Amino acid sequence: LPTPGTVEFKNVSFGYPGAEAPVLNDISFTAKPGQTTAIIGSTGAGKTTLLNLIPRLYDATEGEILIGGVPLAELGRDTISRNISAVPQRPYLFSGTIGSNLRFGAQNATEEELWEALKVAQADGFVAEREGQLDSKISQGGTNVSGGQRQRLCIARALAAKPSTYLFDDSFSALDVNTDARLRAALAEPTKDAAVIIVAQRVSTITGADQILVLDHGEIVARGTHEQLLETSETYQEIVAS
Ligand code: DUT
Ligand code: MG
Repeated sequence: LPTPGTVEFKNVSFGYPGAEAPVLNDISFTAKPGQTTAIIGSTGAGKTTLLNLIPRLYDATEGEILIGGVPLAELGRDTISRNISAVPQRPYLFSGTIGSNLRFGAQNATEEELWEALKVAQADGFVAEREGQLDSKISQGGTNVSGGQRQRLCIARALAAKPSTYLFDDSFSALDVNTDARLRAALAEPTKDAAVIIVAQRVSTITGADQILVLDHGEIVARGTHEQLLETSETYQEIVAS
């Protein structure tokens, strides 16, 4: 049996209800614990749709998705949300405090654990500077923090939950290149036993990934490491050059 955290897609296809053409076509891959699986591809390729199938925002039309060897349908919503932290493309904060936002999915986290998560997410600095710090107020939608700060708080929230699978949808694009690099270096330790799936726009975010899937019009057109894809995939070369 695969280790918990393993995410396996077996010939998965998906179309939005009412739409004629499927958005994902015959997707198969395995994201293993301790490894980073990156998904790259042009806008509209289906990257977000693919990630959203994992916590069952939608169900695959064909094929099967398994976590730790168990089909999603058999896992139950609670188990799924306990094991998966997803940072959506448009991360969302709730009205409350920074602390209450971080504890969403990690009710019992200590303040120390929250600060650890903030530190990894490169968010400890600006939280420390806010009046009230963890008790500082967040307005509905997080409109009183910047987009980049919101993104890092949502990454910290994902970390505080200590899941076995992480899904990052374009979570590093609002960060400058240096913060992006520092954050990903800091992620290595807390995510070392987890399966990490990263959707990225910037190639520099994923050059170190164990496996890169190149998605084009809903299909995986190439896969491999950065070096392998530079040799084998024209689509990847075009992404690198763009
Ligand atoms: N789509 C819908 N309904 C939805 C969401 C998306 O029909 O609720 C379509 C739009 C697009 C395709 O599915 O043709 C894939 O969208 P997705 O958001 O998965 O693409 P992406 O790869 O995440 O694009 P981006 O890089 O812009 O985030
Ligand atoms: Mg997307």
